[in-house]
Formats: sequence, structure tokens, C-alpha cells
Amino acid sequence: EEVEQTYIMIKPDGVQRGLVGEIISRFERKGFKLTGLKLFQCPKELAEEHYKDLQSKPFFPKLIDYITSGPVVCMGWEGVGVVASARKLIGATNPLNAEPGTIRGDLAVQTGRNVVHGSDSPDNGKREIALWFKEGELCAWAAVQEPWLME
Ligand code: DAT
Ligand code: MG
Repeated sequence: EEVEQTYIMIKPDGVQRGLVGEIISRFERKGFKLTGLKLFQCPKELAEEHYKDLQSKPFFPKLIDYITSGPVVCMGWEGVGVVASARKLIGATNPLNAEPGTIRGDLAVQTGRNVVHGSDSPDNGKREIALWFKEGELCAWAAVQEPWLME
């Protein structure tokens, strides 16, 4: 497996509902490495760029309103297979279809309030981290637990 980067974002409902610590701890406990973290009020243009592939969908305007409706928590996470693994930890897009044990399965009920975003490919992971973070906001660091996570 390859070391990858993924962009994880706690959406405004997750922040408003006091789920920031709960959500961060799930990625932390799994063994992934945090490379960037900030609370951020997203401008409309950035939300539109982030979700540009969904521009033609009927729900696009509501999605942009939702994402810009309050602060989000932006995170970069690094690890072996982190992109697909984070998607599993997050669960299905519609929280009612998300398995118990996943973030959306445990903490959400509606697609339009599904509390968290995760990149869907390693290329999008890199693209989204570059989109949401400036260069000096990311840290490359060695985690002391690494030899206890990977042989
Ligand atoms: P995911 O966030 O699981 O990667 P996606 O990339 O297909 O899902 O869509 C991005 C977000 O857009 C999703 O988290 C919530 C919203 N969305 C997707 N499909 C929707 C739908 N049918 N109705 C309303 N919102 C939707
Ligand atoms: Mg997506």
C-alpha cells in the first residue's frame, strides 16, 4: 500500500453540534497522521471550486449554502491507504444507508447534513489539500508511534 494524503472536513453541522473532537478522534485512533488542521469560514468561491464536479446537480446551490453556513474544520490526514480507509470510517453519503460504527452511520440522518467530507481518490486528496491549505499551514512530521503501527 501507498502512503497517501486525504482531505477531511467537518462540515458546519458537525461544528455546530459539538462533534469536532469525536470526529477527529476517530481518524487519530485509527493511526493516521494529522498534517493540517484549522477552523475556517469558507468563502462561496472556494466551496464552488471544491464541489465543481457537482455543479450541474439540482442540489448544488443548497450544498454551497450549507458548506458556507458556518465554520468548517479543515484537515489533512496522511497514511497508508488513508483515502479509501477514511471513506470507510465516514460511511455512505446518505447517513441512513451508512453502517453503524461509521461517522455518518452513528452521528447523522440526512444527506444534506452528513457532517463530514472525505476525498474520493488520492489525486483528489492532493488537489483538495492544495485547495484548502496554504503551504505554511501544513506540517511534515515523524510520529513516534509509527513503528508500532507498521512493521
Ligand atoms: P460524498 O460526500 O459521500 O463524497 P458526493 O461527493 O457524491 O458524496 O456528494 C458531495 C456532497 O453533496 C454530499 O456529501 C452531500 C451532497 N449530496 C450528494 N448527493 C446529494 C443528493 N442526492 N441530495 C442532496 N445532497 C447531495
Ligand atoms: Mg465526494
